[in-house]
Amino acid sequence: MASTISHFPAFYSALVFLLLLNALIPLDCASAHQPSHVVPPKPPPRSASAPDARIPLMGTPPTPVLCGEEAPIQQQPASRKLGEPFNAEPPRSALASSYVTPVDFFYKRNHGPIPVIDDIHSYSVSFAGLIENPKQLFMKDIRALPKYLVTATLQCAGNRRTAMSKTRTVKGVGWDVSAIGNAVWGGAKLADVLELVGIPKLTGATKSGGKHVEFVSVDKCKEENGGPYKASIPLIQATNPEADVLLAYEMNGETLNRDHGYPLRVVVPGVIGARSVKWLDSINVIAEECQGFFMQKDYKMFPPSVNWDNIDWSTRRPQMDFPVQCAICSLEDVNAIKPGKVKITGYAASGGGRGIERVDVSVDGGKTWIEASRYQRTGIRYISEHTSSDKWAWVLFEAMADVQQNTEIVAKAVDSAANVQPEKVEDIWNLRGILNTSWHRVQVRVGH
Ligand code: MTE
Ligand code: MO
Repeated sequence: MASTISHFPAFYSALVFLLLLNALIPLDCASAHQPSHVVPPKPPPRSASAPDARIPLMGTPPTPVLCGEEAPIQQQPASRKLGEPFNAEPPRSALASSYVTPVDFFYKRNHGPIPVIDDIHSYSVSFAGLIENPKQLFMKDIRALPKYLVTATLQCAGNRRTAMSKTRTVKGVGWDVSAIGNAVWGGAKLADVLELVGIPKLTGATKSGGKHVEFVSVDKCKEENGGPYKASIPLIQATNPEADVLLAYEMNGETLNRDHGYPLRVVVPGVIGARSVKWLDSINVIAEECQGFFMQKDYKMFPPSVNWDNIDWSTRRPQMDFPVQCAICSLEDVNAIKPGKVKITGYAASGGGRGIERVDVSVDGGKTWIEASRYQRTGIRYISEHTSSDKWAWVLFEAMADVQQNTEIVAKAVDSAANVQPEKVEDIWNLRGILNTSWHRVQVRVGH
């Protein structure tokens, strides 16, 4: 037996890796089996009116090639499936090849089976809680409001978790660097919807003491004892039109699909994905933040000293904004490359509407740095919708560097508040493996 194993080291380590992946997901719902949603890759729908010009950002150093040439997506391998319930992320190379992430390549994160809502005429969202007049809105009411397009990056708090698990094991889905995507979300602004149910813009508290807005889904999660997924945001954010919180029914100019929340989902730009509730069922105005599992017993950031024996969930606040993040997408660990010029591309994003000020790249493990060029594609519209700024959207970056020997290639981003990514993953290790925003490192082998 031992000799058989030694003959198949690659096969064996792959098996161990898969077993580890499974062991890493005890906090996820063991749901009814879902049919595979990993559809064969197809080219994304392209909008006739979407401008394709690359807009270089300020401070961009002159580099001969701009990044993000939209590679032929159909040549990319399909999204990797990460177990049940249905979770998937695209290969990193596919991710950074397109400024707007095609729906098929947008990561999918579900805590229960994906619900089917097919009677769109009877589908409604109820508004209740600490408001004067509880109300029910149908899709036609929501579609009658001004439609906005918001280009926003959604990122799972668990993005890059696998790399954190190398320090010490953490619990959660074993994501690589692709539990993130940048989409053009279309829908009504939550601030307009709330005004329609009687809550004026920029309201901090209702007369009856409501200070938070809770989103309740129709799905069923083990962590909620079979109840729905839910989350909340402060009322002041929900009623602020500038916060661009959407009730979205479109993604990249097409009707939202089931995986991403059909018929209606919340999109909270700049905030970890967990607050963007899919398959919306009701919205409650409440006095305290939502007491659901995913607000109170998950998605909180703990220091490295906290373990499963001494954890006190009440000592931390639910994570909202995500911190500054970046990842190299053009290279995988131990990629063998030829000596000479190497192109390093990837994404960078920050939460809370903070833009990316700079991306630094190193080809000597972090001793010396060069600045990468960055771009965004601004003002995307499909027909005649209202568009907003790209402050919620990622930037793609690119740097060219000379690499002559085996080395570690590193990237780190700086956001508009001058926040920098932490150098070492060890310093931000936490038992749930969230917010791994440490410098992104890729080991490359150089051969002739
Ligand atoms: N909404 C519901 N109803 N159920 C869920 O399991 N997962 C959340 C959020 N909204 C979830 C949900 C998490 S953790 C993330 S990261 C995002 O949805 C993922 O959205 P996506 O699958 O559209 O990428
Ligand atoms: Mo997530």
